[in-house]
Amino acid sequence: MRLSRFFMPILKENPKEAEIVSHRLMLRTGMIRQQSSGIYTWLPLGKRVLDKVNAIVREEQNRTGANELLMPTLQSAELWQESGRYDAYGKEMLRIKDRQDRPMLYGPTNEEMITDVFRSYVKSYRSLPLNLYHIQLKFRDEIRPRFGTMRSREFLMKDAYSFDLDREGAEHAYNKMFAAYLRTFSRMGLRAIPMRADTGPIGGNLSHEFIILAETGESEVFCHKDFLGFDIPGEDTNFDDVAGLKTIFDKWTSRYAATSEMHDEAAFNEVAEGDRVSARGIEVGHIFYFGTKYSEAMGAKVLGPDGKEHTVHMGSYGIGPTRLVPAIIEASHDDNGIIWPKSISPFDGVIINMKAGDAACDAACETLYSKLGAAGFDALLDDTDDRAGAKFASADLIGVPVQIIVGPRSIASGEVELKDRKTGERETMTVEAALNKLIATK
Ligand code: 5CA
Repeated sequence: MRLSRFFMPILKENPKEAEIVSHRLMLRTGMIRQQSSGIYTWLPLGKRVLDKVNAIVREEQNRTGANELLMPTLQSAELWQESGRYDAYGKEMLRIKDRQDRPMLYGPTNEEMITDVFRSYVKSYRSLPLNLYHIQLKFRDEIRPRFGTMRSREFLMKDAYSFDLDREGAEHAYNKMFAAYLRTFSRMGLRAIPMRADTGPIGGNLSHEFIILAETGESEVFCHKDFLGFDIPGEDTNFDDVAGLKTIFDKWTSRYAATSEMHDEAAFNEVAEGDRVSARGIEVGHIFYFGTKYSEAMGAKVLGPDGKEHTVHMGSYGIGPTRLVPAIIEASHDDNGIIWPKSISPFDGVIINMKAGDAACDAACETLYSKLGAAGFDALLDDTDDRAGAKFASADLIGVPVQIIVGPRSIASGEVELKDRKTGERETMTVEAALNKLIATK
């Protein structure tokens, strides 16, 4: 992508309304624009990052054997009357009427709708286990939307729903998502700690929130220091291995970890003083096992191997991609701007033409840009005629992992400079060597 053609409205000043660093940086770099309270447009730079986050979420869901579908944002109130949540959900639910005066709502979550899909098609235990998920916008009329897309009213959620014949099967389904979540967040450069959590309006009694430690987090959390060093399940994890996944679950729940709602001061005090971590955290995922709460109310049953009807056991599993983007920025930035982990960076690198219009600089930039592109390296080419200083500042601000600096002096001897955004290290090398290195380390 050429910067001269890329819609990236960088703001010169720090926006006053932003209280935390991720919100400030997302507005400054032109990733998002607020349309009304808690409702955002994702501009092209932000959309690129969001797509990368979604791709990792999707890959890890698919690895577990989950099936992606897409349910609508608008739902009929009838389904929610069946489960009894239409009245119970309260003011967070945006209620709408269509032209026939039929009550509708903008979905805050999809347990009812997925149970309806399930009961319409699945009649036998042979179709189980089943996990269906989608990545779709939700609306919750939060009293206090804040921190940009961290807590918004309209937000994206990956919500998965599992269906099993019995509790045992459902626990394995839960453990699959548990392990997949550890992998998902780790691939984005985050260490998320699973903590026993309150189930709120979703219901049930087994639930974990996945929490990133961050000073600007909204919740107070307490855990054992060991969580910072536990191994993440590998790419070779076998999601059908019931005992193997239970071992991962047992390990990651073997130490104290709780959000403030579930905190037990006495139990926490039993942890050796030097091992106690009390911090603030951001909830990036939340998983629930709620048994037959919805399947019972909505008649989701299958014929079992015993020839009898069984009400299926369910769980639901959420991740917030539009919250993950600011959470990653909270965890990875410096005074000059964002520092994207490679896996979700909007571009693989930025080529900075220090003197656009100079024949040698222009030619070297074009060569780099086309050869990188051909090798699958997604570069942003800063071909604008801004001052070099301004280009460096923007490159640091948008935080892509590597800057390829092409200046008249070095290109005269056939060389360019590579700057690592995270470490600040610079290396001068020939164009050829730079190409080889960038392509090899992408
Ligand atoms: N149905 C269940 C799981 S599928 C559910 O709704 N869970 S939840 O309420 O915990 O939300 C799941 C995830 O969505 C949260 O962990 C969080 O990452 C994200 N999320 C929830 N509310 C917001 C919000 N207001 N703004 C941004 N992300 C949110």
